[in-house]
Amino acid sequence: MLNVVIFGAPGSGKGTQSEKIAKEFELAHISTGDVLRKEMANETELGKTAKGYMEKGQLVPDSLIVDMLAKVLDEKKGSKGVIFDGFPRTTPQAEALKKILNERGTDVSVMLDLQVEEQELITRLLGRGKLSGRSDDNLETIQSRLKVYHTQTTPLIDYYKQEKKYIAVQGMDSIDDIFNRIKETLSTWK
Ligand code: B4P
Repeated sequence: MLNVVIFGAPGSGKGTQSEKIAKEFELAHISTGDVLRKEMANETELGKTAKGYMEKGQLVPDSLIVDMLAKVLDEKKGSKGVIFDGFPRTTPQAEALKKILNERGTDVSVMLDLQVEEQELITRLLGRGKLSGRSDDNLETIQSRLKVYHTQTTPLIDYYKQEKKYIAVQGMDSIDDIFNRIKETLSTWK
């Protein structure tokens, strides 16, 4: 199985590249952000709880996310592999992912770190906010998401380096150029 963790700051292109990778390599695509936004739209208990965190640019508590992830993963049973988009975002989430995958006889194959300069991240997210009206794509929440990324999420870079699964990807080019580089990297697993 090819299990890819796509990693990067908010606005680095995780969702954009994940869709293309999932199609090219026939992988199931799990975006925890998308799952949470669906829960919010359906006004489930999880959605109502998540809303408060997401609108402040904070992370939803690990225990809720890990349970949600395990459930969604089992719905994708039988796929050739999975692209994890926006998960893990903390060290406990990475440890939980390892355990969940090991229990299912598999593991993370590779972690791709999309590297984009901070000003470009802000420009992209403000641009999306104007088009989509996503409630967390406003300057105040973006700044809080970036702070959370630097404090709670970047320790995962060392975690996956230690696991020997870390690959940095320059994320400042066009969407297609970035994708072509990722495709080349992942084709060694095909
Ligand atoms: P997410 O939905 O994961 O949002 P995100 O980190 O902002 O990234 P996203 O995938 O949307 O954007 P992308 O980089 O693709 O999370 C939202 C919230 O949910 C979090 O803040 C948190 O509260 C909660 N959450 C989610 N997962 C969680 C977890 N595991 N634990 C706890 N809480 C969790 O790109 C954005 C924009 O850039 C797009 O408009 C795109 O068109 C543009 N773009 C992409 N590539 C480009 C390129 N090469 N050039 C120019 N523009 C580009």
